[in-house]
Amino acid sequence: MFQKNTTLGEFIIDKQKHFKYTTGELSRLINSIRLAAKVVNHEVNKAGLVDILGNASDINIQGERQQKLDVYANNIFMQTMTNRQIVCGVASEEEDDFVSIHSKNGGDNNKYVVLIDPLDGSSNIDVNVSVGTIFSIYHRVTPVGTPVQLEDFLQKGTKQVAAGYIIYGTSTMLVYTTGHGVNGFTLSPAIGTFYLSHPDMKFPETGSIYSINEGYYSHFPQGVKDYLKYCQEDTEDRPYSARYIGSLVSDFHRNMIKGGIYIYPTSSKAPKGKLRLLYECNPIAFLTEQANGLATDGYKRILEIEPTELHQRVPFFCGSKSMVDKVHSYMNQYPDDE
Ligand code: P6P
Repeated sequence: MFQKNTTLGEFIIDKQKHFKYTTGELSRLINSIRLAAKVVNHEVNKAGLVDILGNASDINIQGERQQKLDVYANNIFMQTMTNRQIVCGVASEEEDDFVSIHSKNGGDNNKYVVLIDPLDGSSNIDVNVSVGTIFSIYHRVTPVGTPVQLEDFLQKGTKQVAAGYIIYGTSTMLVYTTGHGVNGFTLSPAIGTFYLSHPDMKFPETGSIYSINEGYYSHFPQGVKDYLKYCQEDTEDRPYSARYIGSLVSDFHRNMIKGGIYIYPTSSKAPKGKLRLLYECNPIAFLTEQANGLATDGYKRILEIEPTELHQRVPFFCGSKSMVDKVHSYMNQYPDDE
């Protein structure tokens, strides 16, 4: 067990020994994400002061108006990955297609690809509510030295090498896993260093918080409606508390620490759900399972879903094991809703 106040840099180097024959590429990649996070954090923290509020001119592939900070964060992460020549390709929520990153010495000799939501929950920026970056890292499946292909990105979540998020909240934290548990690092603004503040993070087995946008209640599957009724019953351990920030990273981070469940189900407005499989649900699901929680589409593990499209959406149920099991018991009463 690491001592608190270990720096992220020291931690990455020490964890490197978990990877046989490591070339240090993954360490350099996580270090580059750390650098980009500091740069984005600097801008997020002064968003109210400079002309990066309000809507950029573009509409992204999601059909959402791009907030200027979305575009800025995307550019920072893209530039960092490109300039440091550590990955052969990046897929981003803000980019219609994946971006190939050709190494300077010809061909694409890097073995990792990154999928990223550079600033999730960005509609909260103008009202000073916390937002986050989510990232997912895979080994490429096509031969090293050839241009990266779509199949390098359309991999099941079980194949992830690493995943994590940065939460730009009351403090800025980087939380990640390489498949050996989940660890959280808090940025010291005075020094600009991330320190280990939350070693070996684990979901409590149960909790009393549920996170869902109940505005869409009338459109939810019956199993979700039944579960919400269960949450709101007046019993010895209920009603639970409803806590929904509208920022996945923030709701997830709180629920992982306190215990809870986050649900974004199908609805008439989002017939396949709203959250994107590859750069929101898979990385959060990897962290969840590493922290002894459960992450499903209401029926099966998120990490087992075979991707078919870069920006595909899935229903998302994620959190404390007993709470996800309970909502499943309701969902399984309506298999036709699957
Ligand atoms: P709604 C932000 O756009 C996001 O992807 C998640 O961060 C958040 O939990 C969800 O969508 C909010 O969606 O429909 O409730 O506004």
